[in-house]
Amino acid sequence: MALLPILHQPTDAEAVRFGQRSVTYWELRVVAAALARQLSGARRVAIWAQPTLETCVAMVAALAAGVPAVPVNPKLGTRELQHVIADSNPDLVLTAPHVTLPESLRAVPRLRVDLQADGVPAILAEPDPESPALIIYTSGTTGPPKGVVLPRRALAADIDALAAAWGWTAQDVLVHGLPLFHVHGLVLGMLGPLRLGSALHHLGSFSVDGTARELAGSATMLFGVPTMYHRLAEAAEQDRRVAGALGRARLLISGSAALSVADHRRIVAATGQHVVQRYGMTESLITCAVRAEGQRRPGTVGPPLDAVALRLVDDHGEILEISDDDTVGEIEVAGPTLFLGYLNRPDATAEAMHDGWFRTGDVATRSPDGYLRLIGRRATDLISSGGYKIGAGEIEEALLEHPGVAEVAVTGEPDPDLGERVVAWVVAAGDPPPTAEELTEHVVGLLAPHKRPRLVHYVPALPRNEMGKVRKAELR
Ligand code: MCA
Ligand code: AMP
Repeated sequence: MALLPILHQPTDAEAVRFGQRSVTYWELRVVAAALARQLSGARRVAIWAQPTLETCVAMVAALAAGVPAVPVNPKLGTRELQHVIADSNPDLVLTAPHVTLPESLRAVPRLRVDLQADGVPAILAEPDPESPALIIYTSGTTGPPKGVVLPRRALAADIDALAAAWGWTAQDVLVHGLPLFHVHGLVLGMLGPLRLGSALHHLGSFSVDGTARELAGSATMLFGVPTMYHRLAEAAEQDRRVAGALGRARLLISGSAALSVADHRRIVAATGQHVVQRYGMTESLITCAVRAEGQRRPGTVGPPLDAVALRLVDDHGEILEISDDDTVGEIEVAGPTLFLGYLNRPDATAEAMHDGWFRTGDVATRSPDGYLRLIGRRATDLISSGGYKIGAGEIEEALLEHPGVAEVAVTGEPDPDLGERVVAWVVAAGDPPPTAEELTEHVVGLLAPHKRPRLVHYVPALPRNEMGKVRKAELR
């Protein structure tokens, strides 16, 4: 079956809506097929992934052409953008018509996405399911982000498994305001509805009001990260219209980070709805989900999807057969939803994989009926903030480039809204020392706004062990 079967038999049903602009499946097919013809021969393309209709058309065109697409966060700072472009080396960058691109992209030929197309160009032959479809950049604890190469087969298998888990059909209307350069917003949130022939109403950017408006209208499902549900819980407690809209939804689905038991309960109390959680990673796509008919237990991400093989292993790599809701093991996954490898990084791919199993680095317990409860990550240097994963090392390197920073350690500290917030512990140099605002802007300039420290502590020295490694636990 084709990755997007509906392009071969389009209907007049609404496909996607961004604000006032929307396209039917027929219209999407016409513009995407025309654009796909212009991409033929390209080895790889970058897509300037603003939350707009043009991004959606560009993505569908690249998939139709069988050309791997690299969605780029338009808010990346210079350092990260240079890395993504140098590493992925795209032949073209696709943008909406009136975008001004930053310096690091000027050398890449640009193609403007045109929503007017004449004629009805044929859809190209379906590419090999094993061929790469997307390259999505994800942060590790150290070094620059790695490009995760995802084949068409993984996207199709994951969306189908989620559709089965949630009874997700062409009759559903999905609403969300997630960014379109990560798995959550792009693969689940955009390609999901398009593969299933259902509609997506994208909010442009997340807001409580927009979410409530859509759920009071035709939307049946909501996707969001826990920070969004935290804000919705607060609003629903104050405003009966928000509570009523959330209460009407067929499914409220949360992922990318742990939804706190407290926020889960607040939403139940205000709206009567139990949020459904699911768990996954860029490399494996979504691997566990609470089923639409299943018990929605706070703090759990449900059992593995039907397509996914999942096991827990102990510190020695021995498989844990036990399911007592107590014994902790690292999650390893295998099956058709897995990535092909990291772009240009066979070393990192080899480290992450063994015998066909992917080491997630996430640790969990398993209940007798197979529900997983995420306990934490092996790597404490991976900060989870607003559903984004942020490597502490990357921010430390950026801060050390500031002349006013002699030494620095970055940690993730608990935050009621973001889950964790980025905190920098700085030994300052220079007189006067740099202000917290200066350091924040410095990070935003090199990396992306969501990686900026939300708090800067000035300390006379950093606690270190005999090896000179910072003892981060002592900072807190
Ligand atoms: C703020 N902004 C700035 C600055 N400060 N811009 C320039 N310089 C600054 N100093 C901008 C931000 O870019 C943002 O714009 C706006 O101002 C508000 O910023 P911020 O405070 O950072 O936003 P927030 O309120 O903290 O955002 C919360 C959020 C966001 C909306 C929940 O964190 C978010 O969208 N999270 C989703 C992350 C996600 O999709 N993760 C999935 C990956 P603007 O609002 O326009 O951006 S994980 C995944 O895919 C796996 C597989 C999975 O399981 O799902
Ligand atoms: P990423 O590295 O951006 O692909 O994000 C994947 C990570 O997000 C996983 O390794 C988990 O640590 C985390 N994650 C995703 N979904 C959940 C969830 N429902 N609960 C807790 N953590 C989650």
